[in-house]
Amino acid sequence: MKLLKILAATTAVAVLLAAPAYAQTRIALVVKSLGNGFFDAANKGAQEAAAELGDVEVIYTGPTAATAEAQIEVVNSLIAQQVDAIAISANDPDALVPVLQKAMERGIKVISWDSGVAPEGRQLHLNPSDIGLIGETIIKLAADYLPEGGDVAILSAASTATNQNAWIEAAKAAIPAKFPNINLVSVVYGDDDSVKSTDEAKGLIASYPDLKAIIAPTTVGVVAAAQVVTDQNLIGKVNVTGLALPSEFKQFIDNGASQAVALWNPIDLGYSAVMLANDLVKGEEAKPGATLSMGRVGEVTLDDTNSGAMAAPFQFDKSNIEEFSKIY
Ligand code: RAM
Repeated sequence: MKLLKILAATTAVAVLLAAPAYAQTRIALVVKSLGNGFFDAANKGAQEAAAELGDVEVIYTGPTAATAEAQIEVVNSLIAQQVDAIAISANDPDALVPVLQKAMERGIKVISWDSGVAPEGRQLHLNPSDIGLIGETIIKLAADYLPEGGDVAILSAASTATNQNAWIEAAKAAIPAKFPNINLVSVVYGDDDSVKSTDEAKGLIASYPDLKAIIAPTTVGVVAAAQVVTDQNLIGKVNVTGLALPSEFKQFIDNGASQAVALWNPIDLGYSAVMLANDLVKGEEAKPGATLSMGRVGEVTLDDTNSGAMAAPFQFDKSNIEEFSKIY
């Protein structure tokens, strides 16, 4: 009898101890493509959030090429795995809507972060920073080093990327009033692929002999453009700027291919995305005006499209890139 009681008590304790493993929430962090240092940094923050929450597992996944078709396959497999939430940085605002709706119909919480999907395909969207502010920042980064003005071109990511397209629209809108002597001659797309971005940067340089700056609002494109400028001995003639990960870009501030770039904290962005997805799993409702917690990063209040922004972008130049390159 005694032995049975002891056994029963031990089993109960064992079940209690094992409970968190069964109760684990699985949140998929779906990125535009794998092998991108920006998303690897976001994953670092996502894993930090999981460790802090204790009962959460983060599945870091995405396709090899930054296309919506490949992301649809990834999402379908996550639906089959019955994850609890999907947090996606999307390669297209519309193409992913049906598959994400299917996920939501199955009870999976869906948010977008970094690069959004249309409101009908997700419950909320987390922008890294205010869209208008990013658009203005990327032009200002070029204009600050062009007192006389001149020709600039944009080297973007995928032509369907929601985030880059929104920033480019905001940049175009800021030019006439705030940067009248900046002449945007072209926008090209490198698909967040190093080889294609390199070819597109070379094409810009060949097509526009008076080009004074290449603005790449993508961490992949900006490295490719700065490498082309370096290789073609154009340092001092063509300034490369945009959004860059300090750890990947420091060498181009050091060699003068770039004067300055900007970015928000990608670790905090991945962390915040997981915190928000977890909020929804735990029963919080995403609706206009709702204030949700992003853990140590703070709170976000959703606007009428259920979108919110994390923080302002930060500028990196010779004075501080060394310090930040050690973090992300
Ligand atoms: C690339 C991706 C990402 C974007 C950054 C700035 O890594 O396109 O979506 O936010 O650049």
